[in-house]
Amino acid sequence: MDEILKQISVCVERGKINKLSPFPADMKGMDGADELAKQALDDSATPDTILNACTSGMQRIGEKFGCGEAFVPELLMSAKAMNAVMVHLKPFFQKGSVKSKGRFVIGTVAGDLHDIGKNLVSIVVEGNGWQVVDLGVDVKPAKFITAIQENTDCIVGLSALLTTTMVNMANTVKEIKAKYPRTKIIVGGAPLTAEAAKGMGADGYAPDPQNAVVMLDSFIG
Ligand code: B1M
Repeated sequence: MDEILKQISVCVERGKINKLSPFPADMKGMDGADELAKQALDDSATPDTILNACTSGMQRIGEKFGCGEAFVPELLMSAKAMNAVMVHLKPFFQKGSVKSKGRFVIGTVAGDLHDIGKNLVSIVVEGNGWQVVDLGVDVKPAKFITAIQENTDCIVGLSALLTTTMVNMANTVKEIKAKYPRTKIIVGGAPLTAEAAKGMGADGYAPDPQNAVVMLDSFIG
């Protein structure tokens, strides 16, 4: 089992999507993230361990990118490989209570195109009984405000992966709070901290999807 998980991690790191994918050249003809994820689940690996294998692969490609050993096209292939795994994991994370606890409007803030983390949060939150309205990526404050008007009493989630877009996140919080001071806002994403969240006036910071659920539940409990 450990071997398959290791291979999934390598596929995400190297951007090997599936067997038919010709990239990377030295892995041509080999099983990719798609086949290996299915195989791991068939062999009774838990969705959590498969997800951890993916994030460790993402971590490594991110580090390579950070020191100039990998470039944007490689990051994109890694994202595609991880998405191929998520297709298999989604049904497991979606199992949850049927009755909706409320609506959660989520989006990646303006200027930011990273959506893997946001999508994970959406899946887990939905699986825990919330109705999720996903606004996508590069979401301007006005779009969040329209969504709040359309989804009365919703809680809002903002995701950001770039230090530069944390400024846009702060502006989004400010604009939402100016118009809807009672709307609760949760923020998250790799560059965020509880301190930064507090500084921008958000109601909470969640480092991961599970904590987002705990926080959402606390707002209604
Ligand atoms: Co970009 N990128 N990227 N990238 N990318 C990072 C974030 C970076 C850290 C890489 C590095 O330098 N080591 C770096 C940011 C540095 C910084 O600002 N501190 C970076 C950069 C610089 C860039 C570009 C500027 C590169 C360029 O063009 N020169 C560019 C920006 C584009 C833009 O957004 N405008 C760019 C582009 C891209 C791709 C499009 C190629 C691709 C994204 C594809 C996609 O998302 N569909 C990409 C990728 C894949 C990455 C890395 C490698 C992986 C991100 C990821 O998906 N992680 C990343 C390096 C890294 O993270 N190691 C990197 C896996 C995911 C599950 O984790 O998103 O952190 P994460 O989500 C977590 C938590 O953060 C949390 O829960 C999730 C699950 O645990 N969470 C929340 C997230 N949102 C939440 C919301 C919540 C609660 C929790 O409540 C609302």
